[in-house]
Amino acid sequence: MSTLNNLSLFSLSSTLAVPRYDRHAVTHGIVHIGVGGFHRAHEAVYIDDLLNLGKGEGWGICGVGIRPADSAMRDALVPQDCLYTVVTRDAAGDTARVIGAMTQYLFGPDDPESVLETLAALETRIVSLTITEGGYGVDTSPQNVFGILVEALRRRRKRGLPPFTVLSCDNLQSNGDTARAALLGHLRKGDSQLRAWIEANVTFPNCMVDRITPQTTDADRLLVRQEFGVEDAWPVVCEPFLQWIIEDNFANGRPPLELAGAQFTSDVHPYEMMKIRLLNASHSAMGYLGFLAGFEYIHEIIAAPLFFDFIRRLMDEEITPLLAPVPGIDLADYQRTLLTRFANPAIKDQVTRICLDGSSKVPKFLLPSLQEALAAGRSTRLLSLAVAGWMRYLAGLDEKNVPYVLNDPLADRLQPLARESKADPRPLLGQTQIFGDLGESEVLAAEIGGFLLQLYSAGSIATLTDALAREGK
Ligand code: CS2
Repeated sequence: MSTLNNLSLFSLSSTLAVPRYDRHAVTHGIVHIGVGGFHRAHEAVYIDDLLNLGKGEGWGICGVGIRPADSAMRDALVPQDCLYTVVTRDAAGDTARVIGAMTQYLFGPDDPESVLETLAALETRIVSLTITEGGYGVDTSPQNVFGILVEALRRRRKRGLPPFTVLSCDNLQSNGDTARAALLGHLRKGDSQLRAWIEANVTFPNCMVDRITPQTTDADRLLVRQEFGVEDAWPVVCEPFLQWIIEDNFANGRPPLELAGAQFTSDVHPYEMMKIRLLNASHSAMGYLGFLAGFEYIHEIIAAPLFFDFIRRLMDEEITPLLAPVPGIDLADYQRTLLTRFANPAIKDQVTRICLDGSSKVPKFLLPSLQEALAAGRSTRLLSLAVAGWMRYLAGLDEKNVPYVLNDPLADRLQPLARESKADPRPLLGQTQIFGDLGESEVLAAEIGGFLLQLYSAGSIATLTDALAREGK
């Protein structure tokens, strides 16, 4: 059994593809903050493809972790020379490759200065981010990502160096614009010159990213060991599907990602809307109600005809009609592809993964459609049912009264509200940080309240069955 590292790379099983380039010649044009499964299965794979094509030499990745919990990623990656395995799985089988695009990993809490100096180095031309949907809010602690980026940009400006591009890869509509606002929000009063320099020089392309990447489990480690003969402390298992659509607005050069299948466009908005409002929203809709119904994996939920119908109709009847046409994409096809991807049994995407951080995800994935549907006088029933599912989930007690832990930064506030108010959604709707103006809609409160009542008294399956029957079709 080989442990994964630079030395063992040349003696691995032939079923495992390995980097075909000289990793020592690769420099870090990219610093990535927030190295998790998704980044490693997405951006790093594109860069690895480019490097294999001989087109990415200056665009290797230096991974950075800034949260104390990132020590686990450091401990896994550093002894492996930052190599790791990506296994794509579906009913057709498994394919594995070793990704070599990341050649260094820095752990901020141990050495904040070397993180800053790497960000401020001439060779760093892009700083990409996966810091979760909740990572862009107001937080003025010095260890905040944007505080760190501001300090790095301050040093670059002072030293007469060119800026870097900030590339958010989180699932937010206008993720680049959101990153820009968050970064500018970290400037201090006396920073007017730095502000002007940033505004004139730093760019924040919006992009749409997509690859379903479950959390790595011990079973995945075992799979990599048994099927591919390598000991990897933290492999990534994901679906074969991979997509990246990016605004071509880079301040200091960019890798030719189009050679690896990424798509550049001047307006990414319609693609982001489509992906977040169809894929991510469907995930949330089936996640909470599916959890309540006792499911463990997404493919099990979508295999249940009731849920399949719910998700198909949610997309078809309530979400897609609100979307603008998406250049080059047939939305009916897109929806079908999503249903097939959700049904992939091999990746075992965890319902608990989908359910975490709802207070950040629900407002980004579900509520914009709900708001627009209400304003347009269109049906909101299935969207409301999805939101009611989340509110019922927030109680932290399943349908057999068994408690479970809510994995949400606002859990301490939201759980008592959900428990006390039960079928009355108004205390939760009144959380303006989450619901904004939507919380004032009596129509919505009545609709969600009706579903909550049923969810508490009859459970998730009965509520869905009834809602779909009443809707007709
Ligand atoms: C998921 C996403 O976190 C979630 O709730 O919807 O992680 C999803 O799997 C990815 O965005 C797919 O690209």
